[in-house]
This record gives sequence, C-alpha cells and structure tokens, in this order.
Amino acid sequence: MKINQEQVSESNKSGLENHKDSFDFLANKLTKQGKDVDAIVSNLADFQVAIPSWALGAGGTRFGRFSFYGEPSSLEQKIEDIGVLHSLTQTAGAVSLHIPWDIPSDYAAIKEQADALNIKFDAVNSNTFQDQKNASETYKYGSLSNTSKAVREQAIQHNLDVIKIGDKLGSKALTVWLADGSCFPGQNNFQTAFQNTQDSLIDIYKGLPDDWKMLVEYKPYEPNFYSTVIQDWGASLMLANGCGDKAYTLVDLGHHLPNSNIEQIVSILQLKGKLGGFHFNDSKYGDDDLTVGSIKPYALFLIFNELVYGMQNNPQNPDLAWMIDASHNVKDPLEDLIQSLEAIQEAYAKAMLIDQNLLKEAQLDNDVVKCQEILQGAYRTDVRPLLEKARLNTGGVINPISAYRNLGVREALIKERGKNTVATGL
Ligand SMILES: [Mn+2]
Repeated sequence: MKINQEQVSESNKSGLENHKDSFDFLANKLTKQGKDVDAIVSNLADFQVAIPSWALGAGGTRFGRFSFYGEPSSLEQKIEDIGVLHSLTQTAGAVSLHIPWDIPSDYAAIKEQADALNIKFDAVNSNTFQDQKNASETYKYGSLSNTSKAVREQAIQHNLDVIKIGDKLGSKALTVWLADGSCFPGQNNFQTAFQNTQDSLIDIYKGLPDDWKMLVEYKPYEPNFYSTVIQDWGASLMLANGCGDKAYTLVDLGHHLPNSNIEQIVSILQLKGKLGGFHFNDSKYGDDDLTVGSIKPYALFLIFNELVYGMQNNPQNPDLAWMIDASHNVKDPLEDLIQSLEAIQEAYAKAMLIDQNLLKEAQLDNDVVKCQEILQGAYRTDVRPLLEKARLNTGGVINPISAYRNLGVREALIKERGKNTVATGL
C-alpha cells in the first residue's frame, strides 16, 4: 500500500476552501499579535517524529492481545506502513527499530525502501528484557545489572551488536531501557546492581561510534515491582555522566510516578545539556502507553513550552531524538499513530505561540496572574489550521484521519495481508 500524490490532491479538494478561511483568519490574528506565522509553519513542517517498529501492530497487555486485521508481518511491511503515515502527515519521517524484533535480512534493500519513502533510521533499541532464542544466559534476574558476569557480558554484547546493526542503516543513537530491578525487598543489593549497570554501560559506551549518542531511559516500576535499577531521571543522569559526553537521559512520558512534574525534569536536563530524547505517549495511572495527548494535553503543552524554551536558549543541549512509544489495544494502530502525531504537533505549535519575552517580564514583575494568562492564552488557541498549512506545504493532507478512512487504507491492507498476520512488538 502506497499513497500517491494524486490521492493526496484528491483528498484535499473538498477541505481546501475551509482550510483557507480558517488559516487566513488565524494567521491574521497571530500576525497582529506580532507572531511570525511563516516561521511557526516551517518549524512544524521540519518537526519529524520517529515511529517505533514495535507499535505498528495491535498492542497487548498481560491479559491478552487482540490482533488487528492487516497487521504488518515483516520489517518491509512496517516501513510501508510508516510510509503511509508519512505521506498523509509529513511528520513521520523516521523509524526507530527494535532489535532483535526487527533485524533487516537485506540491509541494502531496506535502506533503499526507506530512502524512497523519505524515512530515516532514528535511534535503535536494544532488548535485554526478554530471553532470546538459543541464548546461553537468562535475563530473569537482570541483564546489565546481573550478579553474574556471564549474563552481563551477554547483555553488553547484544548492545554492541545493536550498534553495528544501526550503523549499517545510518542510525546515530542507541536507546537502552532496562527492565532490571527486583520484585521483593532484600532480593537485590541496590549498590551492587547500580554499579554493575554503570560498568556495563561504560563497556557499551566504549563501542559507540564518535558521532553516536547513547540514550539512557528510566522507569520507576514494571516489570519489577519493588525496585528498578534506573528508576528515575536522577539515576539516568548519574549513569550518563558516568559514561561520558555522548550519553544522555531519555524521557518517556509514561515512565513517571503519578503527578511528577515532567516539564521541570525536561527543563533542568536541557540546562545541563543532558536531555537526549523523548518517548511520547499518555497515561492515566502508570505506563499506560495511550495515544499522545488523549488524557493530559495541557501537561504535554507545558512540556513543549520547556522544550521550545530549551531549543531557543540551551545550545549546550543537542537536538533531541523524538519518538512515539505507545501501544494500541483497541484502536487501528495507524489511526492511533496519526492522532499521536497530531497531538505532538499541536502542543508544539501552541508552545511556539507563547510570547517568551512577555512571560519573562511578567515573571520579573511577579505578576502570577499574567504568567498564567500568557500560557493559557496560547493553549486555548485552536492551532489546527497551522498544522494543516504545514502539511499542505510539504505534500501531506489537510485531515489525515479522514483521508486515511476515505482512501480505505486499512481495507486495502487487509486485502493485501489478510486477517491473520501478527506484527512483532509489544
Ligand atoms: Mn519508552
């Protein structure tokens, strides 16, 4: 399934007049407020988010998995699906591969396919939370933190292999997320587990090419329910600092205890030049991996406020790796991803509407009411015409969900792949 330019133009015919009306109205209003509308639209068009190779099929929970018809059953089909997302949204110009779930069998062919669809290879993800076929050691009691040297060595080697795979595809970052931890008090010695993890990460770091980054992800609990070795941003930052300049903290929005102030974490990491990347999703209770912006869109906006501030004021922090990390239990995975991409772009656009100079003035005056008015004035603006404009300028569609449905993408995928395919992933 491939969407061509003719289908895009056809999809846009009916909505073009409405789009023009609403865009002109908004652009006029924003211009009067002194905003550079063209710059905002062009920033939106440049903002690309990587789609995880593990989230193109239906997601499961520990209670089961309900498959979604027409799922991709090979890496080629996954890239094809991202191609569909990218054709419609012009925002999904990258893929984040999970190894070993998605090892290419033919590197040249997969690169050629991705190039043709304008898809880049973003961070590669290692997996030491599951035992692999024919592996000599088990990760049941941890990987990089394990008390057994043989297990640690196997996990280190896996990460080095993942770097090699990513290198062949043009990736420039390795994301390490560990399930390591303990389920019961007394099971682990915290200090030993942490030190082992640091030493193992240093060994992996030594194998990192010069122009690569290592992204260290944290998570407070699950699958271990008493302790996690890298439980929060502080632990991640310590480990990254222990490795060196090319190691950074990765923030996954779902990997926090309830009510954590994620925007503050993001802000301070940027100040220290140590924010490496992002996993977008949303949650109500824990690591729910729901559609971005579906539960707490205002929190997402506040995070983007800090990100925009950081992008403008923190040259010490490198460009970030943007990725979605979500699961789709009940929605069409591709529709879910379209909604996530839209929510990310919306939060970004709204954050760009914040007048940072005015906010600074209000902060210096301790005008608390005005500070809130400035933030919420931006948040309450319906920025969707700006997103539409960015998509139109780059060859996408005005309304990706309607176009996806009107073009019968899922029906075509089912016809092509059948009802019984199962995608590797969560
Ligand atoms: Mn994640």
